[in-house]
Amino acid sequence: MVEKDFEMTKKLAAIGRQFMIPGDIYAFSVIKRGNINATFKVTFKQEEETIETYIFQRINTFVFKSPVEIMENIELVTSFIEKKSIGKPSLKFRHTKDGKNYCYDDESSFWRVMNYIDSVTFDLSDDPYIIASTGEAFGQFVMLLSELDGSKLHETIPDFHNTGKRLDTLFKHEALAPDEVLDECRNELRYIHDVGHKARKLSDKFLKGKLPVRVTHNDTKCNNVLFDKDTKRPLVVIDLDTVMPGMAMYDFGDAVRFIANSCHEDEPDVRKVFFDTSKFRAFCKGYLGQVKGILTKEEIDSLVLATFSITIELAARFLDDYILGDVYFKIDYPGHNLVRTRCQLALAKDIMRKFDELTRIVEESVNM
Ligand code: GN1
Ligand code: MG
Repeated sequence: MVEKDFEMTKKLAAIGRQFMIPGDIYAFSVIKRGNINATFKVTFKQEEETIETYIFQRINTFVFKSPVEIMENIELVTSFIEKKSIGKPSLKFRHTKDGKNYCYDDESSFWRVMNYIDSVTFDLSDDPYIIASTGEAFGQFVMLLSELDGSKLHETIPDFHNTGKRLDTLFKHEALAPDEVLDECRNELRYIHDVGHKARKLSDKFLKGKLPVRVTHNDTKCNNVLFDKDTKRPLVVIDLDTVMPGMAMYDFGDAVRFIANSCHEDEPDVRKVFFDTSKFRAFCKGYLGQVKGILTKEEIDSLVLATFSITIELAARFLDDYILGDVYFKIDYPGHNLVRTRCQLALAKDIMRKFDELTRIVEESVNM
């Protein structure tokens, strides 16, 4: 065992003790998912040789400034879902001796532990069945939580999907950035300026109280749905860190931004990037089948605009981070955030080109 693994095992064992996990730590592996937190699959062996597996997560408290509030939101949402979906696997967070669903380690890092659900995830899929099932899972999330009062949740990242504010922040940093940085991204900035008015429309309206406040997930990437290994049915929606009051349409938009992209969200060759209408159709079928009785007509009519808006919003966030020197999103190489920006903008342009066709697909899916 290398030194680093030894230290990590000791740390995970100490956290396991805080959560009163029976037995001794047996093995662990790192789960590489997401741009923010650190996730570990940890197994414990008990005296009678039984092995139990758990998920340990260290929360990035630079991004998540109020982790206790996050855990309060998660408790509310998981208990609500569990009551409504009897017989299905659900996320269960372990509690410490004093009844908390989190703990701190000796370096003041924030940890939580949940049950491990044996499953598969898909980073991207070409299979219409998997795409429709992903839509179904996120639609069901809206449906199951439609009776939970969104205002009971903490807004753990204020203005998370306030597109207008995200753009203003980018433009503020643009004004302060040195020329050599700006030279790299003038075209990208120009496009974001040009479409800013359209991209901010929905979130401005939401802020004025003119659109319904829903319980939203805010990170509806397809790899946040766990699927049964054999049947490939969706089991449960995970990664509830950003559950907050918000717009249902943005959750939809974020999901299709990711799943209907012909490429990964950081494809460097933008000529390969397009918005795949058949993937969009498959997602709509699964999603709208669940939510058409719940969302208002205005919400349904805004789904395509929301898709465009959140894609621009994310491009603006990536670009802002690039300008600031990569302080927020984990990067794999210098310029990664600029590559991500360009990919999102190529996608947004294609969404704009296909706007009418996408609107028709939504209408057809509602009437199915
Ligand atoms: C971040 O870490 P991950 O992949 O769950 C980000 C999302 C972005 C996403 C883009 C709290 O999510 O908003 O859409 O990266 N989460 C946060 O890959 O900022
Ligand atoms: Mg996430």
